Amino acid sequence: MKLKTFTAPTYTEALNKIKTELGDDVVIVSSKEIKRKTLSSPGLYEIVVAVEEDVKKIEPKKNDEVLLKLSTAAKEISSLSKNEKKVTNSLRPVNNDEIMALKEEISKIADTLKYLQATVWDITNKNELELPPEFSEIYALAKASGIASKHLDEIMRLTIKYMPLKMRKNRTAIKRYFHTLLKKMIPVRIEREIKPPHKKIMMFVGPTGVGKTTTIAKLAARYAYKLSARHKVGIITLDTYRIGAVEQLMTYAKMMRLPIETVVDPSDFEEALKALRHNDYILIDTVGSSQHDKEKIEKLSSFLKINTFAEININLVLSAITKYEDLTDIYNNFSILPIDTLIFTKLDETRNYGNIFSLLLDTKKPVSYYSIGQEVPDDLMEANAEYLLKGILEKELS
Ligand SMILES: Nc1nc2c(ncn2[C@@H]2O[C@H](COP(=O)(O)OP(=O)(O)OP(=O)(O)O)[C@@H](O)[C@H]2O)c(=O)[nH]1
Ligand SMILES: [Mg+2]
Repeated sequence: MKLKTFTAPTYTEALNKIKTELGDDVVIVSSKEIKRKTLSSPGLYEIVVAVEEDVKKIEPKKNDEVLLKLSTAAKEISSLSKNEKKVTNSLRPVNNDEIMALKEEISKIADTLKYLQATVWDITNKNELELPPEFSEIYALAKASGIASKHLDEIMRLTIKYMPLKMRKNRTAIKRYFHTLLKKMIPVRIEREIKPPHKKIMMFVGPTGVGKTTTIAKLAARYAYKLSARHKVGIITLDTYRIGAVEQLMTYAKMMRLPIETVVDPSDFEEALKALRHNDYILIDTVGSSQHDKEKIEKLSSFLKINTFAEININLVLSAITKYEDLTDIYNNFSILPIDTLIFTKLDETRNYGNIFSLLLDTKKPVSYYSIGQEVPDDLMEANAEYLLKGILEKELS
């Protein structure tokens, strides 16, 4: 250890001298003002520092400095090139399996997004169902189609439980699975042509304005002129209540040259049936009744107490644009009549058939025909499950 003394006119100047010569690694031993500054002469300040004897401040030579900087740069470049290597590695050619896996991943993300989109409006739904993302698209589509939540949740629960894991990985397989499952759940009444001497008496009941009379006109034309054999068709109307109702059906009957009877009370009804007994099909129109008008529905049931030569087959006509809760209400109130089959009309006025599916599931009653427009006789088709499924699983979410 060696002591070194530095002097300068001020304390700061003395300190600067030390820093320039020895750097920062010094220990100040003492500092004092030797001579006070006056107007005519500068002052003198002294600082004594202790310096390690063997430590010499080695100033790097100019060339060393350059080398040092170069090596740092080289290190930096080398670490950068290592990273670059990593990047180029990840850009190696990918094979088909990897592309498929990526596609699947993307499709899962899209499904999840669709589900989230669909559940935004369903935010109030308190159901506890934990839905795997691969089912989210189907769930959202079916939900939007008007399927009752209780049915959809149950279908999802069963699917989660029983669907093979392998199948879940494939979006098309999932769709096919639901298609098959729902199809099995739709009861359809296949049309069977009457062969003489058998006869079929069909009564059409339902709420006001759903299309009972129009459907009867279409069916009369179908049975009389459109099936493989031409059948004898007679028409009875019990709808003498509404102004113009009889004329409406009379006009169709005249155009098709089919016999028609008008009935006011049950005894007339028995007579009318007798008068038309030579026909293969007898189609009976009724007055439309609100489901809450119990009196009108009960009056209809009084017509069924008469003796007939064939069973009266009751067809409940419902509109596809009625929501599930109302369809249920209508069905329950009309079910004081022995409902045999359901007919749905106005399928052209909506693309959401989940409500129909749910009613069929609840009631287990088969559906026989769809009315798909106002045109008589063309806008009528035999019911089939596929047609309904289009309005449940196959739309794109908007
Ligand atoms: N878009 C559409 N309209 C239909 C369909 N079926 C019937 N309609 C129309 O619905 C309206 C009522 O049809 P109607 O056959 O008179 O209905 P209704 O059930 O007999 O009515 P009420 O006797 O008053 O109870 C008419 O304008 C029909 O043209 C259908 O499938 N699609
Ligand atoms: Mg009518």
